[in-house]
Amino acid sequence: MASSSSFPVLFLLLSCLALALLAKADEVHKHEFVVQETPVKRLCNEHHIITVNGQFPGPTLEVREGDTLEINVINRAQYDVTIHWHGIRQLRTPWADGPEFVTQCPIKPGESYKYRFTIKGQEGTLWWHAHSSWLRATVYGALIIRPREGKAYPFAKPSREVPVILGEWWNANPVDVIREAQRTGGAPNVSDAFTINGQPGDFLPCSQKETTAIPVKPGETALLRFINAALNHELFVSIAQHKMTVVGVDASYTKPFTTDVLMIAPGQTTDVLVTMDQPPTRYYVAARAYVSAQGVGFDNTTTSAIIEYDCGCATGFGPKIQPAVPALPAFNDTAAATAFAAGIKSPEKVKVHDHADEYLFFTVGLGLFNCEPGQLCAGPNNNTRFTASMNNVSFVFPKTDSLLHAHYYKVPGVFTTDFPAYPPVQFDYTAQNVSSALQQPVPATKLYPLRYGSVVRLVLQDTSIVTPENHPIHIHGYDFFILAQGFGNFDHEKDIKKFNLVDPPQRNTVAVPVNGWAVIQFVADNPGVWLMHCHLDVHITWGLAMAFLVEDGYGELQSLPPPPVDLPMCK
Ligand SMILES: [Cu+2]
Repeated sequence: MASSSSFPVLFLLLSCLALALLAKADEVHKHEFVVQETPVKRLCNEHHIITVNGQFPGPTLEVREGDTLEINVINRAQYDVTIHWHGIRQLRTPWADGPEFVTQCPIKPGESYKYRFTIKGQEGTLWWHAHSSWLRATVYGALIIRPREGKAYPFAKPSREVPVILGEWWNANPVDVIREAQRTGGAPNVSDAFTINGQPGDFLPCSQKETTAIPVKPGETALLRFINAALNHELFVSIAQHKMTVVGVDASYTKPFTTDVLMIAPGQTTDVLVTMDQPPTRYYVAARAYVSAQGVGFDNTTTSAIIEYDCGCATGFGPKIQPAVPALPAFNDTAAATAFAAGIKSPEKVKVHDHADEYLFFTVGLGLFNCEPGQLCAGPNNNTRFTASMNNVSFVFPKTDSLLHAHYYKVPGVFTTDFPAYPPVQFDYTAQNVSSALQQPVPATKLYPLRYGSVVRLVLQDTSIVTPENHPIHIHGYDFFILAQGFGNFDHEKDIKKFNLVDPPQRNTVAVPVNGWAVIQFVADNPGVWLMHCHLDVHITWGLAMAFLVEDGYGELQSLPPPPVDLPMCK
């Protein structure tokens, strides 16, 4: 009796078990990241840099969508450090995001912190980097997210996948460089070279032997995962005699489009397919700066790696063959940067709200503080100090607590929630000469509160104060759609007609056009405190940042979890 009625239940249970065994469970990847000083030789000299596990670039993390990462960061260096998992949505794991004094206090020398988070709904290339002072100059690595088991890429499976990380090399200690600039109020020095996977390449002294090689087979299609990890330069990238088909940016797929040149801003990633359809020899991948600011110093070097066809041919093949050199756009070729940005679209029609709950307008740009008695003032005219702001607020990071901790425990006096929704004074933002009265922002720690689930439409407007410049604006904890971009002052009446509500690209970092604007939109579905900032490190240091405070929704799944027990405190 009992057996006959329980049979269907038992059968169901067994089938569920079989299914569960067949579908491989989401994995938990455990890693140990030891932050430490490491000797390396670059540009003819030995240097002591800060690395993770002695590797430069640091370890590549490879996961599938749905997996969990558990990374124990142990600080054996002499500096405070935090690690940020750039582009990871961190849904309900805001304590693992990493920016110093925003979601945690720094990990002190000798201490450790375990970052634990799950990757949901994101596939492609992201990366991780230090989010403390200028340590990310050498503390960075790739974070590759493949589709879950049994799910394919939305393009033919490439026969080879190669992370190509663009960086900046400094002969000086980058932490000293920014400390000196903060002391004097002047602009920091620029890098001495760019790097590909940590190597400056053939065009720089004492670098030829170590130039990054990318071996390929004739006829195959490779997926190159470009990451711009440079501190302060946007970069053009080309490959000699090869077209690139862009298939993803910032771990969101794109409508494939073919191009000779990429423009990648710091914080951004670009996945491209390259078919090795040229005569089997050697070709340079090269990158150099896109510089939109006027009258500022920049690193004018070119970094290179070499794509080496394995032709199975031949004596004489190999290092003796001089690789073909690609044409790169001029340093100030804004048209090339604009054309590239215009090519990036979501693969299909996406769900974009045609109205928002919050209409925000933030100016982004530089500024100057007047010299106060007792200060060094190495800014323009030797009587100013450089600064930067959003909506005339120059962001000041707290020192005694992190913003998220202060929010969770309602600690008063750490921040205020009155970041302005609009510029306090409206003016001709992109005029040739903005009145000097408008150049001096107000230093403060202001957050903008967002109701859980609200649709946020945000205009980011560059200003010409000091100099107009393309600013790569990055939001933590969110991807957003870029509805439109343009030049001049954003005009609501006219420019709304340019909005793409069909297949706008989805990103975590938008390169706001020089003397122009970008309109982005996202749904505030992730409670926490989320930093938004310029990803040129010199600008975030000067205050080109703010943070959103996304309130809890209803119920446990829409609320902030308590902090992990090992969350570093400021003490
Ligand atoms: Cu900037």
